Amino acid sequence: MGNEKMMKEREKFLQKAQSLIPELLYEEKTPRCYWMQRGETAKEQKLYCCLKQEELGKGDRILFDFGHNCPAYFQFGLKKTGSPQDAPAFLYFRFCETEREFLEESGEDSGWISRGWIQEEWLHIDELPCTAEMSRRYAFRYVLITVLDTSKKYKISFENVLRKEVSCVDGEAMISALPKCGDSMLHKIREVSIRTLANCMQTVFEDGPKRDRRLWLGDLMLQALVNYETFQKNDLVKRCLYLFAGLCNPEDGMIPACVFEKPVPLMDDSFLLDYSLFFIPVLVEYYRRTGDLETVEELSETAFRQVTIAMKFTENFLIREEGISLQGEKYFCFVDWKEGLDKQCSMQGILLYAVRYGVELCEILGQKEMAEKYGEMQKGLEAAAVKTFWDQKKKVFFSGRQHQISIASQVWMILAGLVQGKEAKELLLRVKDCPMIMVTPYMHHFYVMALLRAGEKEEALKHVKEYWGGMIRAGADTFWELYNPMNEKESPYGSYSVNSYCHAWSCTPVYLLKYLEE
Ligand code: RAM
Repeated sequence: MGNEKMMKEREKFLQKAQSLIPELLYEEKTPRCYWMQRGETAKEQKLYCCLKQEELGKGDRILFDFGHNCPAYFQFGLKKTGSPQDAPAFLYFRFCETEREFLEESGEDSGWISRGWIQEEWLHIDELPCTAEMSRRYAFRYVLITVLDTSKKYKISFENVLRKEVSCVDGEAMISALPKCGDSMLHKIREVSIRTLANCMQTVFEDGPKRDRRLWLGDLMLQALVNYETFQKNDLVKRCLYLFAGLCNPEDGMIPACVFEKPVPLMDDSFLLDYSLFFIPVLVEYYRRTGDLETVEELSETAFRQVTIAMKFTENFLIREEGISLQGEKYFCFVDWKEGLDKQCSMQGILLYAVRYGVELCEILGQKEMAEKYGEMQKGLEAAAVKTFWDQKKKVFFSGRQHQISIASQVWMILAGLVQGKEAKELLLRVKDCPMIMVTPYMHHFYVMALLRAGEKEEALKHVKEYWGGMIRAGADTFWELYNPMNEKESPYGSYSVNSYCHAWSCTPVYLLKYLEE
């Protein structure tokens, strides 16, 4: 497609996306309770819960607990007691999604990603009494405030503390309307799934309201599925589809892994091969739920282009016998945050998965010839997958030059339709204790889907209860970006205080349970 034509089309798609910005709903909530710590030695003391707020002076700390994690704006009133205010009140605020962020971490360590993600503020207040609203939106359950100083002559106390919760849907109303379920853990899992998604539904489907607060295509794929089973805010899916299409790379039309909304819609310069291909399943699933043919027709060329790009890039290595690693190539792929995971085999599976959806897309559009072409492509990729990645002796798929065996590789080959039923069941059993595990709820979602394809409903249900239930047992009121039950401090960023503790890709149990409980 000529560059000029693509630029015009981008413009048109972006306009459509911007016409679909949803209205945000705000709700004011007061804290459930608060805790205090006294004096300069506060760090060595435990916070204690109090019914009546005491006056606060230098070194004192107060913690407000709002009951659950939520994106919100924080407001408070502050008054003074004692002599006239002879110096500014100087306060330090930390907004935390979980207890671990203030109990165990100093707040200074953000690993290799920006410290800007740590939700903290220093505030000088010149005039008391006052009311204030913090200008940033935070994601938090707890607000921990340290009084850095008042003066020897006056003290302060808080009043009218509240948070203005924000989302484009009412998650708490949906949670309270949930029918009671005999299994209390399953009930809780549903509740937490819904809250996790609702918190991430803003003017786009965000990945996490604390971090990265933006639209990622892999995350969107799962969020959209859960949305159809819950809020059915299908125009938000449509907006996100148009945003991605309108922000494709003008050089070659590839869809970026994520996009920014502000100050104006912008594409990011990171590209992930798996994510760009997921545009096709998102579009097809959107059509399955809405029947909106007009959107599918408008966006199909963008969708097919992702396969063309991937095929060009991959023909060098996927069809060849010896594999090459995807790392260091122009495009990375994601798959999971597990360190050391070789992604080549999973990528082959994902390409096949997308091509299968491509066949369905052709059928929706009534494009017979194209459907045949995609059918052929599918067969070729299937044959190459078996030839390149199947270990006849061990009866598992391996990945990369080191012939690495991982759960992810088997999962993606099953989801690509290469192995089915009993064979799939045996394949998953063979790698059950494989050390190349999965660490994100995102990859665990695909594992459950693979178990379902293998007819292993009971095992799938057990896994949901164990894995997502494990987060709940560890105190989660929203599900996390990453959870490794064997290493609770695991972080892809080198510090778990910057992990996101409300991450949309972990909200899928409420969708999965629909199939698991049938
Ligand atoms: C992180 C985000 C996001 C994910 C990407 C690959 O930055 O957590 O959710 O899609 O990585």
